[in-house]
Amino acid sequence: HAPVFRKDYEPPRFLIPEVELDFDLRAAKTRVKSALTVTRNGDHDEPLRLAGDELRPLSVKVDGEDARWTLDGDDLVIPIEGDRAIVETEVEIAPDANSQLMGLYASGGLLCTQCESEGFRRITFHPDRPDVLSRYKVTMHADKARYPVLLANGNEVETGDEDDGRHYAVWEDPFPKPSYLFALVAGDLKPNRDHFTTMSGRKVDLAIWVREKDLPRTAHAMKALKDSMKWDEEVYGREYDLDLFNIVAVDDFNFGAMENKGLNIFNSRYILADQETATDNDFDNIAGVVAHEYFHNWSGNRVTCRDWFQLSLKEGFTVFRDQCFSQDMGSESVKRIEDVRLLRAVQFPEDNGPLAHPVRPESYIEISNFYTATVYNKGAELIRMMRTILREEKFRAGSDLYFERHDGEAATCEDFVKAMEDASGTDLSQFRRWYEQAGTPIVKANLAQADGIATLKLSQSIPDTPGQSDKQPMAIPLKVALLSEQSGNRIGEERLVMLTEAEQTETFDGVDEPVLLSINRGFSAPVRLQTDREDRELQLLAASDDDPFARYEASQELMMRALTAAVGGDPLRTEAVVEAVRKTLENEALDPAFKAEAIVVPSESMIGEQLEEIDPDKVHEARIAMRKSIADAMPELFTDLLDLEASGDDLSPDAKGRRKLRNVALAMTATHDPKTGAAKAKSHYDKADNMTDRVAALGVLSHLDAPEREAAFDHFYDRYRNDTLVLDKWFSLQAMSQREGALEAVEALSCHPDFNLKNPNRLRALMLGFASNQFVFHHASGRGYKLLADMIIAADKLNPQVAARMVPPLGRWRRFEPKRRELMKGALERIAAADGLSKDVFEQVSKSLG
Ligand code: B3K
Ligand code: ZN
Repeated sequence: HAPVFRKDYEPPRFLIPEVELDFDLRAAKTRVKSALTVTRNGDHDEPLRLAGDELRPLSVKVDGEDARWTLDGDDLVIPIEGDRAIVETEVEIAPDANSQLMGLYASGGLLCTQCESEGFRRITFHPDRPDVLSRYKVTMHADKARYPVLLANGNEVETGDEDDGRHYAVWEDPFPKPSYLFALVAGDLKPNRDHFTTMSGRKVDLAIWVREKDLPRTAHAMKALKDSMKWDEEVYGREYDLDLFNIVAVDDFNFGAMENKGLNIFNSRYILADQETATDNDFDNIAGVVAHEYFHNWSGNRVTCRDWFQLSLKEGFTVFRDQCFSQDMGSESVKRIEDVRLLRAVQFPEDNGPLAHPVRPESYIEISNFYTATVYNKGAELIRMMRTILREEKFRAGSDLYFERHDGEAATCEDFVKAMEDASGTDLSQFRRWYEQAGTPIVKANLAQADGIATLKLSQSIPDTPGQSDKQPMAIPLKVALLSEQSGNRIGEERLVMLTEAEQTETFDGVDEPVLLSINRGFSAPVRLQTDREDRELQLLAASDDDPFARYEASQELMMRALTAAVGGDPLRTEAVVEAVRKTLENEALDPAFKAEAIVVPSESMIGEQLEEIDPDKVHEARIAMRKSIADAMPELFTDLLDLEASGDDLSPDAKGRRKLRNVALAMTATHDPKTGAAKAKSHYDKADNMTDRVAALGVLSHLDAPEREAAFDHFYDRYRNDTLVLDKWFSLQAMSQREGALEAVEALSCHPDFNLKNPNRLRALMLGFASNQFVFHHASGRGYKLLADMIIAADKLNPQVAARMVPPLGRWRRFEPKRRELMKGALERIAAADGLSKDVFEQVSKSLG
């Protein structure tokens, strides 16, 4: 399993301006004929080399004549005379037997494709690299009864009937695209149709294709699609370019969705929703993913990536775009809080562990392992920082220039930064280090006051990461403000401080009263901030900072400090925390969603991240104690919140916020008094007119040893056992339970008749839910590790990509107390020793151990 290096990039030896494909589609055996127009690129006499994966050529022709060919490993090597040729190949593939869900595969009676990153080579021989762009013409033949709908990229140009109850369709995509954006779908699907008129007045037909019974659940996704189309016109000036935009939902999918040109294919969990079956969170995620895939039409498809090391070029930028879209559609500050929480929960640990890599990686063994929170979410933070540094107007000029310069090209991260630089006249040379250096910078900030001057001392350091040490200072944009200690009001304007040196000072004049430091406002830079602010100061900031994020942050830091101190053996300090929570809840100016975020006690894994050495039992104990002291200090306040009104069909940000706060209150009520809590949660469940409340009630019950728990879970199972997406929730809620016996329950669920290793959603619902449940997964017996390792080994035989994504929780082994460390390491070693390990799992496991 040899690594590929970024520095070894070379332009393709042949270009392929045209691709013609002909599919004789059958679930068991599909015949694929391809005709590639190939042109020699540059002055060389090398043969044509086409990638394949589990393919055998049935015939190979060059300009109509049988060709001499050889197989070099998986590559098909064909000598080409002259500079241009038509190369025809024929292969047979078996969609039904494709458990990797890469290439052409079957899902619930449909045939569909997934090609990014390197799935196209599982369909036909092709260079299969993103810098080879072609125009595609695709013909599909299939049984008409079984596969009445035939879709591919671009526009349908011809259809007709054939013998034996078969029919065909021809699709053409006028836009040159890399092979990873190829897609086709065949199946018995029904459309939810709508249309959108673009800013230049073109009418675009929109369709979301699902099984007939799911049609009523597609309205939300359709609305999100239209909102995204409009938003991209307004905010980025980007108009959709085809006359048709199709989305298909499938049940078996390796990740969220895929931005194939004109034919997005989605994991059904990111399309289907109604109030009965989807939570507010699901609704938000659907809108976010629909927008994300739509935005890729420009940031990804019109301008694509030169090579896979540039993945963040499209993913970081597109995540940033979808985050901003969601901020504009809902609550800006709450969305920012959620995004930062995700970054800290997933990306910070990655940056701080054995799989740390730069936003633009230098090497990989298997590219599928690099669809990470670093490439996506930290990548998005990089774009956000550029916007902060350049300010909105120049950032927009930079993005216009980027799209104009590189439209139709395969570009690099450097091209993006260069466009930003050229359009704004800002030097971003030092900023580029964010793409090169892995690891989360640590920023120390201390404020001193004397003689009317406040002096802010800043310093930065970047921890060593695998293969990288002695790092250079980064260019870190920090939004800073000073607040009057007395009134809590801001003094002067917010300032953007560029921290570019290892150590730096910044002064504020005319400060003649005691002030508080508000820093990294809006989370302007993805750093770990350390300040010497006292609890008292944090408490004041939590009550009055005018930046909502900074305010949230102050209350979280207050909790985090007390928690880590308690884990270290100090008595748990709760007074300041309890007062901050009370003030937040009593503040009428704050909206419910914000309150709910600000008062939530950091998760056990977040607390663990702050510790030198994690003892999950101690973390659990401290967190429970903190929740209890908050719950016990103001039980009436929480009980009152249970009466917040929010009708289930109201999906406004406000109603969602009220549900969120009400459900946090429900959990606190149960913490205060488990017995009444169980009864209240059960009645909340019974009365619920929407899935958000049902899931929240089950979440509360899941931790309780009460008869109500079993009753509600059984009821839920009986009611939704035939609804895959909802049943996933049943699995993951139990996987996240912290009650006594939760581990045994998860073990049993792994043998449940509805558990299905082949369905990525089901596998993730159980195992990733479980692995994030620090207290239970890290049970001192090591049984949690054993279960996960067994599952990784078993899943790897079917679907390496999905198996590899379960490795990182074990990869954190060095962070744990010695006993668990050994057990976790042992589990990794056992995986490493398994027969026939895929390169996906091999890379994650060997790096985790290394
Ligand atoms: N681009 C796809 C992800 C493909 C993952 C391949 N292993 C979805 C997205 O980010 O929009
Ligand atoms: Zn994406």
